[in-house]
Amino acid sequence: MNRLLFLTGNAGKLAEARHFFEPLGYRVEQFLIDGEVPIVIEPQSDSLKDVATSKIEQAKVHLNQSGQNGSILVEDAGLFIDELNGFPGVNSASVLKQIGLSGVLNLMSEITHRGAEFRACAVLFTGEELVFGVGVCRGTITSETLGDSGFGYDPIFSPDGEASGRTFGQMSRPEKEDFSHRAKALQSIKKQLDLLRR
Ligand code: ITT
Repeated sequence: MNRLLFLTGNAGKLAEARHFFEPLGYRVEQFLIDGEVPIVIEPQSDSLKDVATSKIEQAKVHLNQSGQNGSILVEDAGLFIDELNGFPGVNSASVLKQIGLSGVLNLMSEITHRGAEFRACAVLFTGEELVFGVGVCRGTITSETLGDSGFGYDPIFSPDGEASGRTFGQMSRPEKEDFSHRAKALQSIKKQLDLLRR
């Protein structure tokens, strides 16, 4: 079985990648060195791809130094709200920490157009090549938190195409995968890996 080391501190992202890659024959593990997630510095950039590229370059150095082997995966994602000019975007993690879901909902209390999208950029290093995958999921921001599944912004995001208006927070992991930005990004990586192996 191929070993896939996912450099992330986010247990929700790890669980989703596991669910996605394990049926394809990968053993997905959190990339740890001495029991800790190696530190990577995220550059100040508006581009998820730039952030993900910087993270994978730092992850490659950590992998070499750790003496471990396997493919490595990093991913950067964010929620981009139309009427807030893409806020919180690349700052989604720090905004969630600082103001929480209630803070985001407060910022939107007067806003009627509630369109938003999740974007993800994932990069896998096979040991030889870098494979990039991007995914976008359009949807709307609900007026209250709904559900407690998933993680992060899931309870306030309802994907387009979800007939009954449920949020990701009200979906099981496989249901979320039918829509999610992360599933699309990982699917794109999977397709490219299949081509590389031919
Ligand atoms: P890493 O260690 O992998 O960087 P992170 O939690 O910092 O984990 P990101 O910077 O990629 O992850 O994510 C930015 C924020 O967006 C973070 O607060 C996540 O919880 C949130 N987010 C990302 N994907 C999400 C998803 O599928 N559903 C809900 N929130 C999500």
